[in-house]
Amino acid sequence: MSFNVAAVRWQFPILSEIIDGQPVHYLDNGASAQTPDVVLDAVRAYETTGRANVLRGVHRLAERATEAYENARIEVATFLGVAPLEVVFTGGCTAAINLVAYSYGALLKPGDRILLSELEHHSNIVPWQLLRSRTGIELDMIPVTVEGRIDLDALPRLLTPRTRLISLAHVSNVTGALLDIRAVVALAKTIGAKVMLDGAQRAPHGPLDLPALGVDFYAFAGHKAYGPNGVGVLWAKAELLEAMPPFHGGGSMIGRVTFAETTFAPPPRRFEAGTPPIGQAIGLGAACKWMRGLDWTAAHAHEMALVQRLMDGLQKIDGTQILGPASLQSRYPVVSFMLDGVHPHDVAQTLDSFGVAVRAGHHCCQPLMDRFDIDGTTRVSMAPYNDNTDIDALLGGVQHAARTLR
Ligand code: ALA
Repeated sequence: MSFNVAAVRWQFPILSEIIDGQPVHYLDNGASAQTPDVVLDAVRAYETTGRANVLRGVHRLAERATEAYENARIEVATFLGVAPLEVVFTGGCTAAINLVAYSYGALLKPGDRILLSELEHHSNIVPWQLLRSRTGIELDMIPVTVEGRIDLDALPRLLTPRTRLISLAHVSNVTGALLDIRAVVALAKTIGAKVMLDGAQRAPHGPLDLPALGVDFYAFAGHKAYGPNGVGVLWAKAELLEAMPPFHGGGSMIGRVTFAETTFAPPPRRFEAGTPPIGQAIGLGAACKWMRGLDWTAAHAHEMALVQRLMDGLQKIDGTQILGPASLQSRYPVVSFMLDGVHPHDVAQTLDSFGVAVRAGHHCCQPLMDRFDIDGTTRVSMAPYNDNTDIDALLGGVQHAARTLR
């Protein structure tokens, strides 16, 4: 199966730049991916030929802006395999999870339980802790296996008749492990619990069919999925959005306002108070369309070949240890590793001197670092535009760090 990585790379202007005299080996896609020309063009078209507010004006620019914004919603919905009216634009993935924690959380009662896992990003822990302080719900936590997967064998004993929601990372931003959603959904159904996925690290790797997965809520970020910053998506089943009270109040989300009482607009507008991130949403729509145009069978095979090359190379460097599944099965192209005796920040700084961008530290997953009793890892997170030269530059940098920093 062949994948024309050069044809993908040339669509991303930053990848042909020389920055401070070095080529760009961008392997920090888990924190923020790069943006292709089609996304930049869509944002520029909005800014230069249709910039106005949405859902308010009657002039032609307002109508253009509204049409482009609603078309972006359709693009996102098509990418997720869902209905456009179930797609809410938010400020990011974190904002989407906070929306659910606040709004769906308002429907919960003291003593109701929410089940998370030990590998969750702080954005899928802290909003629930805030909800716990407000309402008296309880939190439970699924442990993580030695290879960095959510331990689904532990799930049955953690489910209780009061478990209302299970909220988990679709793909871990540290270990790259892919969740077995069907197993989670099947168990959740036995007690009538809802399932929410934090899709931040999965959405950038191709279209989804959320109804087939059987989940109830899905969140992801625009900037990790080749779109602009400052936009994200919450998808939820229509009947859930319908039942949920507003999160933020303001313009656009109302039916009728008087000082005595306000009625609210139906979803998704009920959850999009104020002026939304219009250009960003339009860019994200273009990014979703761009992703749908890619052959993901080939792209995923390409990404996983990079993972194999990376893992093989790391294993040849004395004192490296990978945190995450050793096989390519049920994993995505995020690889964390430790280099004995060298702090991950020092590894990352050495790599930067080789023109290689990675993230190092706790990756906003301190409970997972506690689980493995480590301060942090160096994390390599890949996208379809990465190639062997990126991996080889990284391996050269790690070898250098191993030689010079110990
Ligand atoms: N959540 C992003 C990451 O894992 C920022 O790097």
